[in-house]
Amino acid sequence: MFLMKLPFRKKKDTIVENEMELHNIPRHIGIIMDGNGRWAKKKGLPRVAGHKEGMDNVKRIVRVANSYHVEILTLYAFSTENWKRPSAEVEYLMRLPSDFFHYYLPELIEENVQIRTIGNIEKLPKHTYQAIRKAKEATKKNNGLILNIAINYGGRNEIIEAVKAISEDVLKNNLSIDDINESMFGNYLSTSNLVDPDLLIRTSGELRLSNYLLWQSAYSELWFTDTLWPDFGAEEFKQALYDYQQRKRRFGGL
Ligand code: V0D
Repeated sequence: MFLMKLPFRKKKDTIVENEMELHNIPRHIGIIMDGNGRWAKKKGLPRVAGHKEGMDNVKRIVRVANSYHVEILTLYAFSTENWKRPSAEVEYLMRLPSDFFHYYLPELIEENVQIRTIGNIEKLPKHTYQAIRKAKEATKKNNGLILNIAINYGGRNEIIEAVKAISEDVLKNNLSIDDINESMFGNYLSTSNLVDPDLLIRTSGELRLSNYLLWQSAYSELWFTDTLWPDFGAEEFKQALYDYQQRKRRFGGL
């Protein structure tokens, strides 16, 4: 993929780290962190080594996003389809939330990050679920970046759950069918308290949404790179922010 070199030179010899500095930064960024297995394979390592490296990169990107005052980072860590992977790999993945907090929770607290999740965490192994609950509890008063992890999440499933909840409210006469509209529908989704993502990033070259934030990404800017997630660093993240700022956002209008 074509990538403008940063920092680039503008006028005379002044190096400007582009002009994005702090205006028009996306408030909410979603990322599909793809390519961890491929990263490991390229290095002759087991897939799980790629997942571990990918986990460390989560912390790196959180730090960069926080430094640009991004408000919400929603990361796709585990989809409802990922259960189909070999059980040893799934078991390894289910240790990553507690590993992540073991290594990084003190720093995350220091950086005022609030941990949230979307997806059905009650169906996770108990130790995974407990680690996540503890981290949420420990960071619930923080008011900096919201690190929102999608885990056991699927966009269609989320929509179906919303339809069920709405149907129940209609049956209980708490809601009239005439009151069903786009804005109230959003309130039945797991992201109800969050603005829609302004920018969706996918690493590792696949050009699909793969059931991620289907409803919420209706007007999101999409940004793809061939870079594998463990290699996706601060410079490329900044490039995505910069590209976002160059796009005209029209929300379907003129
Ligand atoms: C593997 C790349 C952090 C994607 C990132 C359970 C695949 C590393 C978490 C995490 C995973 C989850 C919940 C939480 C805090 C951190 C994580 C999984 C996989 C699947 F509250 N990285 N990470 N979870 N990978």
